[in-house]
Amino acid sequence: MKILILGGDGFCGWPTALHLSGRGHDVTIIDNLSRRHIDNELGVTSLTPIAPIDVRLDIWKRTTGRTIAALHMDVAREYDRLEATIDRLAPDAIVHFAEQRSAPYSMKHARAKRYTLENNLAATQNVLCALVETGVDAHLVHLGTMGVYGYGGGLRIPEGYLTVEVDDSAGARTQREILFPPDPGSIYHMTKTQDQLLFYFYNKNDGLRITDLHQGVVWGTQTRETRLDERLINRFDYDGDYGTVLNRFLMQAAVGHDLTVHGSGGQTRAFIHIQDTVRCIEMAIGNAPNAGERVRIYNQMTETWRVGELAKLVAGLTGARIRHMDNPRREAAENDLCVDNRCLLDLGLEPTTLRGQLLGEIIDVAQRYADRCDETRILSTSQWVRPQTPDGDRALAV
Ligand code: NAD
Ligand code: USQ
Repeated sequence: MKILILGGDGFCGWPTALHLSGRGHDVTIIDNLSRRHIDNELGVTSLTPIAPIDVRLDIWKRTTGRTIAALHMDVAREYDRLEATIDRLAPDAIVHFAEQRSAPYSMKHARAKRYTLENNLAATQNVLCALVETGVDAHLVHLGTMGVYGYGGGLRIPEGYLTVEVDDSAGARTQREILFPPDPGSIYHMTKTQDQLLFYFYNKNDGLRITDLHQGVVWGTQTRETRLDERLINRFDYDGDYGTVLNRFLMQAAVGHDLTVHGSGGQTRAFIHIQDTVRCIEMAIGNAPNAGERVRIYNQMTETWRVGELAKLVAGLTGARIRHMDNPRREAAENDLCVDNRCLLDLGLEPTTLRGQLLGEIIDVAQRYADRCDETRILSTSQWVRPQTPDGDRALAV
């Protein structure tokens, strides 16, 4: 298949590009390298030394003999180029990762809030609009988030749709399937709830074939293909804005830092290993919706964990100490989370679990690059609610 990967230089996009190319697909990456620029803006780097994109692609070709093409393009701001590229390549599938994905960054200050919303919604709208204008019948596979549902509220979370019973115009009870009511917890998560509505509309109005993968927190760093050469290594975010919880705990243990549990640690979240991410995307591509079918939504996660239990697991493996911090986020102090993930299991997903040897591999990677860690950047400083100054004004965000 001819596959276009938007955001193919990122944490999920890069290993996905390699995996699909390794499987014989004809892969083209589009990325504006904004994620690397945000690292520069924040003054942090990936714990692992990620090679420039042209080096990455050259090493992949030398290692496997396979070519991945890459275009530097801003999907949110270069609509005409995007439309022309989709028209020229006529891909069978487009995988859309090209969004600002950090919740803490999206809550950092007004500029980051506005950037996240404008970037993410414009990127999604541009891809959809370009598909309609070119008439290219590509299957769009989008990376959404479990966070669109709001983590539970005691319900079993279905795969995207909820059956509700309402009165019809004649007063009789009738059933309808609606998108699960969105309940975002950050500006970033809100953009994903709005993406869903764009998909709903373009599917209904233009018949676009779309799969939205509501993914949990991704952990791990390496996949089969990124292990082939050190210069293919995937990024490993550890800083307080982009590092996600389990990878942070593993890295913190590796460098001798206390494990930073926000609040009581009673928050339950869904998780998936990066190797399963790339497999799920391959499965979604191989099972495209038929013409006229509504948007498919899969919950792309394999297990749920309380943050505090994760910290105990890592502490038990490594001897690290656990530190409960004031929670910088506005989120439920604790929640139960029960998620239906039957669709991907039925397609053949065999979950990688946290109990495997992979936790040790991640600690090894973190130890190998521990000298690249700037410990002053570990704590999360992005506040969901601006602190008040003594005279009642909102403090200025920096
Ligand atoms: P990432 O930031 O590492 O990768 C995103 C890539 O998209 C980056 O390379 C960035 O430069 C690029 N990009 C952003 N805006 C762009 C634009 N306007 N034009 C072109 N390129 C652009 O993030 P990731 O962790 O790989 O996440 C990928 C997708 O998966 C995101 O949409 C995210 O919401 C979703 N997701 C990630 C996780 C996770 O734990 N990492 C979990 C659930 C869902
Ligand atoms: N947390 C800690 N300590 C830390 C870091 C985080 O206790 O050092 C807590 C947070 O307060 C939160 C939970 O861990 O309760 C998860 O935080 P996270 O940073 O690992 O994940 P999150 O902000 O939710 O975002 C990540 C990705 C995002 C994706 C989302 C999937 O960055 O792109 O959409 O996971 S989900 O969480 O299922 O919505």
